[in-house]
Amino acid sequence: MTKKIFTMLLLITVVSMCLFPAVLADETAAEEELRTCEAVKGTVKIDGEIDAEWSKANVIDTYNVVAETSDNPVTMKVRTLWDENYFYALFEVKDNLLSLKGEKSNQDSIEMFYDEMNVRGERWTNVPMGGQFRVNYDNSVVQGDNIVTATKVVDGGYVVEIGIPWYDKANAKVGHVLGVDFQVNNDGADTGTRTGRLVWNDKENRGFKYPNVFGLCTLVDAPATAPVSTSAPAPVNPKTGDDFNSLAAIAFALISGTAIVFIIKKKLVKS
Ligand SMILES: [Ca+2]
Ligand SMILES: [Ca+2]
Repeated sequence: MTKKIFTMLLLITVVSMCLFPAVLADETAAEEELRTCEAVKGTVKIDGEIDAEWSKANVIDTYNVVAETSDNPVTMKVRTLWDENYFYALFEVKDNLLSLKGEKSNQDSIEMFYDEMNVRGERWTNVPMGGQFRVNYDNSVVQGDNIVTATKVVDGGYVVEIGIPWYDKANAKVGHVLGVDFQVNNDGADTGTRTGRLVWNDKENRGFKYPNVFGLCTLVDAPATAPVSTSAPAPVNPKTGDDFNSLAAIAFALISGTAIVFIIKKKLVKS
């Protein structure tokens, strides 16, 4: 009898130790997953104006704040489209203090990291079709001779529109996957120093060296549903404010606990 109770307690301890770290590990793994996007097919004019066609593109507004030391942080919203000639990106940047004082890399600007064949790897030399493109808010293309760009300063920030011609037009097809990352550089104090960076997938400013830190973008014909934001929050219970993911985890724990107690009782009665 005592031996059986001890065995059951040991079982509960082992199950608990297995379950809860598993939940935590899943959350950690999810954070490390590559971010993905779907580029909808569509054609726009590269002129700095936000064409109506952009409204059918998915919105990327999730990113890592790699560094920001100023009191004037920025935000970015990116959309992508593609057609038989270009892979397009539209950056909408909120930046209240625009500056071109610094070196090119320190100016208020956007960057795109582009690996058309999603070769990835640990060196740019392994990427035959792609590059690191940088455009400041005044439409000076710092890097990327082959790209088409337009910018426009708007209230509270600026817009950058980019068209990257296909290195190989055979890649302009539904289902093709590219390695990409999107970045905004901020001089937040107008001193010529880059005070902050926002990056979609990379977390440590490694994109200029390592193509394997990019996210993934898949070409699709049209959105399956309405365009989505990548940062859509988890559904919230309107009564308690708890998100349903948390509630599901609690429910799972309660059900597991109840089942264990039931088994113990049954065993004790039998013994
Ligand atoms: Ca346009
Ligand atoms: Ca700025």
